[in-house]
Amino acid sequence: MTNMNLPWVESPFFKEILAEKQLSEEQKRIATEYNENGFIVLSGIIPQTLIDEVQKDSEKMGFDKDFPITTYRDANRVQDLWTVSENAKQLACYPQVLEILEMLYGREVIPFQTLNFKVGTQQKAHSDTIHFSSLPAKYMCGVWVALEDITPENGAVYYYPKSQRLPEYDFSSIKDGVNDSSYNDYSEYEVFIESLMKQYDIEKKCFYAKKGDILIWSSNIIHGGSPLLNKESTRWSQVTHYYFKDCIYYTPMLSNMVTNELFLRNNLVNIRTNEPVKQSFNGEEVKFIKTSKDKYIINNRIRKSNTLFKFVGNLVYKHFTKKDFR
Ligand SMILES: O=C(O)CCC(=O)C(=O)O
Repeated sequence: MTNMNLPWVESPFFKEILAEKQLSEEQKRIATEYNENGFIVLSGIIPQTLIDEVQKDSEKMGFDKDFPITTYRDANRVQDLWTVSENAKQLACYPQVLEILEMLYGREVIPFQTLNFKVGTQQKAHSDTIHFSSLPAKYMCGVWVALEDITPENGAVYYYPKSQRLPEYDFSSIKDGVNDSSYNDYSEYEVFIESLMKQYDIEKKCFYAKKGDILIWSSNIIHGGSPLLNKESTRWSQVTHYYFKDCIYYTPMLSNMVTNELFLRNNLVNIRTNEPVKQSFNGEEVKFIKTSKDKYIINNRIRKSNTLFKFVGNLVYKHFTKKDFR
């Protein structure tokens, strides 16, 4: 069997690995579809009572401006409702879903972010890897849950089956400079992704979910939110983003992917345990050198302790920052 630094469901040797796994017929079906298409739809797993409670909490806590919440929220989305809603947390950590994710990825799953929506996001096509990447690559996925029926009217999530097999694109794929890029480059990235889907003639599918249906998508599948045909419609939904254990977690959008200076996700919290998430490469300790205010390079040749090196790295950074590092 040929091993790669990838989740087994993303491996080119998937069939060989599948043949050696002890899985039920249903697990084999799920894994095979996920490997081929980059997504899987599941129904009838989450109790309707929990779906209704999460919808109510979104309305009463998430979208009520008077309800105190310390995380990000605007008129259409609330980040990390799980911090105040036990129901949102339960949905993010629903045992049968976590079991499927651990089967697909072969590692302990780490739910780390929830987003609750009141209306369709109308988000342009993108891959989650630009926001949430890992080393080894692709140990990340999203689970989107409909909290009401989805129709062509209320802005269905759409996705491009099989697009997860394309390279993981970021700003360095489209910008020609070596300097840091920024969120200002995001719209150019969106235009690029849309042109790419046309260029490859990849079929777009909409997820017309029934309340309670689940869409699991792999880190690199291209997806977004359809336009709202009925501007008054709601589209109650929750998406949870998951990483898997023993990786380095970073955001390409805020990294310099030309120089490999990574914006690390150092403040991840495991929703299931409330514990901070440790960074490692397949479990091996990794040492980082800080190169600017929020970026790091990996350098495991450093012998000194991480803390001392970070301290020295910071001094060096502070000393040179205005002269050499920018
Ligand atoms: O809910 C949607 O319309 C899209 C959500 C999305 O793209 C995401 O969470 O990455």
